[in-house]
Amino acid sequence: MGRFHRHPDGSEHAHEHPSHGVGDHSGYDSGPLRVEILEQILGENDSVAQANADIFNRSGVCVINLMSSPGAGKTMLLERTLRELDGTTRIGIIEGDIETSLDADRLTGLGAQVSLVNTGNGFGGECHLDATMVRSSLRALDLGALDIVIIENVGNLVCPAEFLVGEHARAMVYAVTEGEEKPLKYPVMFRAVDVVVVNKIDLLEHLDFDLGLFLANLDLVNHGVRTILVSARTGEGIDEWCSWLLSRTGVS
Ligand SMILES: Nc1nc2c(ncn2[C@@H]2O[C@H](COP(=O)(O)OP(=O)(O)OP(=O)(O)O)[C@@H](O)[C@H]2O)c(=O)[nH]1
Ligand SMILES: [Mg+2]
Repeated sequence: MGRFHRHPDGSEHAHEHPSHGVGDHSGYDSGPLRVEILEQILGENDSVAQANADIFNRSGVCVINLMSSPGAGKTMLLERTLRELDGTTRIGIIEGDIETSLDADRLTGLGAQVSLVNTGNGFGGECHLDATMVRSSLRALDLGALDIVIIENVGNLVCPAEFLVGEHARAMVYAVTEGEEKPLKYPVMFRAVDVVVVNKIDLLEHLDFDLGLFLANLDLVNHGVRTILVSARTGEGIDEWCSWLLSRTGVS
């Protein structure tokens, strides 16, 4: 859909899409109708996201929306996170996948409440979680018994960033195997997040990935955004990531 102008606080860049808030669809014969439908979809989503936020705030739980390309290391980061914070922080996981309980199974038994949402099961196989899906996942969580809920969104570098779900903050995992230029080519998510967790740094010595160039490209699309270098495999940097999480909850 390409709401490139959209910020988490709802503010917009009118200059990027002067004709309409959901992008320029004038090249389509069905342009006005498409825009109307997109506005309805996004408007409905935003209302449900606000209702979700009200529920989270009433429960006193902090919610983080964790996004990335497929395979960047979200689940492995969460496995590490649950082990690191076990016994100190009450964590809930909303696990979003198109199909299977594979990731939810990996995160079960590590001390967290886990709620699985398969978008292929009644949600049309969507490539992202939206606010209604997150709402449905809350039935399996006891929010009053949690400090923080982390949503592992569906692996996808574009769409998840376009749907608010009621979260307090947005984080993305970026693997050093993905290349330096991706912030420039896929700016929507890089621009929408509060922190970028640069993962798989254990592989740096085997790659020709230019970390300085990646960080410079990231700064061009999201100036000053917080970055945390980690290896979910070795555990390097996990303490800094967990400190960032706790700083959002007020638990620390
Ligand atoms: N070397 C290395 N491999 C990693 C690291 N983190 C994750 N991996 C590997 O990367 C692959 C994908 O990791 P996942 O945690 O499943 O990634 P994901 O983002 O949850 O993937 P989806 O849920 O499918 O989008 C697995 O083979 C992991 O073992 C890391 O820090 N270093
Ligand atoms: Mg995963």
